[in-house]
Amino acid sequence: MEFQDRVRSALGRAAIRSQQRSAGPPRTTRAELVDWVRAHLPDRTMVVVSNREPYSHVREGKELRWVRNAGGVTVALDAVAQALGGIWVAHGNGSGDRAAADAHGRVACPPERPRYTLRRVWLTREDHARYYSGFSNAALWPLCHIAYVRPRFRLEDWERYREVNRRFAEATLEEVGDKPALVFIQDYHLALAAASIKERRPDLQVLMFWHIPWPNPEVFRILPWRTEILEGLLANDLIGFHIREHALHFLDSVAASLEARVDRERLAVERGGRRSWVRHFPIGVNADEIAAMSDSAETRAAERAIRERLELGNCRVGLGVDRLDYTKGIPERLEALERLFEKRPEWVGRLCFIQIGVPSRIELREYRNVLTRARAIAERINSRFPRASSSGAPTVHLIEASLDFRDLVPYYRMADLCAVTSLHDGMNLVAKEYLAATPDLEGALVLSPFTGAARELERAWIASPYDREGLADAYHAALVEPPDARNERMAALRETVLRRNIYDWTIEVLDAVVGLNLRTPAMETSEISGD
Ligand code: GDG
Repeated sequence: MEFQDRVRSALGRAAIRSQQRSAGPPRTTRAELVDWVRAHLPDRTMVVVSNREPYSHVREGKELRWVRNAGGVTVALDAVAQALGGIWVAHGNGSGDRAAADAHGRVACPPERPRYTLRRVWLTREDHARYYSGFSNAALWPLCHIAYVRPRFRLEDWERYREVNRRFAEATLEEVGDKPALVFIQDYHLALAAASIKERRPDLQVLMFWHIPWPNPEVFRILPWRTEILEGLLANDLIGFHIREHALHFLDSVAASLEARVDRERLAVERGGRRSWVRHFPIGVNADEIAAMSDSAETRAAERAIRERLELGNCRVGLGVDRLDYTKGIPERLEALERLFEKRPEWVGRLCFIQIGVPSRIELREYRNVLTRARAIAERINSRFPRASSSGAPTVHLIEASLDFRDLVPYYRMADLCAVTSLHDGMNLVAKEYLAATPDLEGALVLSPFTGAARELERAWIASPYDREGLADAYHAALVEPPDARNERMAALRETVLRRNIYDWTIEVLDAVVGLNLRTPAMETSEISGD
């Protein structure tokens, strides 16, 4: 086979695979993902690099207890790391992390059945304040989300971000040694890690997934260190986003800020004899596991207990589940609920709303403000629109807590309506988890058009969080839709979520990298056919 044909077929594989997936129900299971990585990546050490660790240790008196991070991405990559016996490099922030690790910060994971090495990177309080709260969450996060919170650019934060990124890269290089490896970096906290890794080991395959939106170039160009961030990202062989629009914004930002050959057609950048591919891979959730959890007797019992505890009676139930983050549109969602009660008083006493708000980044003022606003609006609704006939139980329940995922599922299951009203969101997993957790199809999803999820979940009730009237009307329309139409709509949405789960996503991303194996820097862009 001609060289170009081999390249073409390698790059086309991911596309064919994704076409096959969207054509029918077969979807990947965790076991199939494990088989796939064993078959396709047998000769490489797999290294995951992320800010958050897959397992952390906490001190309880004199005892050390370990806790698993149950997020979908972590669960899938943990399965890959276990199958290949790889390495995971992450910030060790548990109260018992140092005690559980060896002198190099290594700890065998999963703790109950070791299969791979977690290498913990230690950060000081100052590192965390500048690298994490400062540059990652007060500069990059608002810059990329365009939620009208002004990004804060401080030289000290930037310098520390650079340094911490270097430390993550050092730890990765130490663990890899001189072996061949595939390094998979997660998210905006680590935009510069690939550059330091490639500087010393240009032969390693390095890819990064950017979980949040990428803004348009006009917005991105306000970042004083934009060229450094872009150069850092272009050290990756592959950069993944959730949706095509973010991938194109990234390419436009490169074109606007760097001397580089940008191919918008094939989604690639060539610079200094190197090529980086840019692709979009919409993330999924572990849908089958969530569905099974939702269908269990425990979940039904928990649902009954919640109904009783919150005195929901015969009320229809609206639900929001989010980190308390200004990008999630929580005050906007509640204000639209208030408007619904004003416009359609027939809902007063017949509709309750539960908002689960996970405290998040409270060291930043904007995050404390979201909480204050959400509390104030909830209180106002409760005093303006009390549930007349009941024992004084509130209309809006604001639950400020991080629940165990198992304890979250009964809320998903019982909700007649789930409101996902982000001002901007890379994907939004809550929308997909809600659909997976609604096997009886009794529910409705109201979804912001500014989420990545809205691209796939077109049949949701799409309503803008900036349009209070429209959002209030969407709540009403969703709640009064006749049962047959509602169930048919939910069935279609749910199928979309079940069909492309987190294991499919993992294979799609890794498969694209396997294909890139055939790439050489000397090749002309025009000879390549991407997907
Ligand atoms: C970033 C991007 C992208 C919520 N409350 C609890 C809890 N959660 C879990 C949900 C869900 C996750 O948190 C939230 O995921 P989202 O996707 O909605 O939002 P971000 O945290 O901002 O995630 C986003 C995502 O990365 C993945 O790429 O979709 O756009 O911003 O999984 O279930 N989990 C538990 N208790 C809670 O109380 N255990």
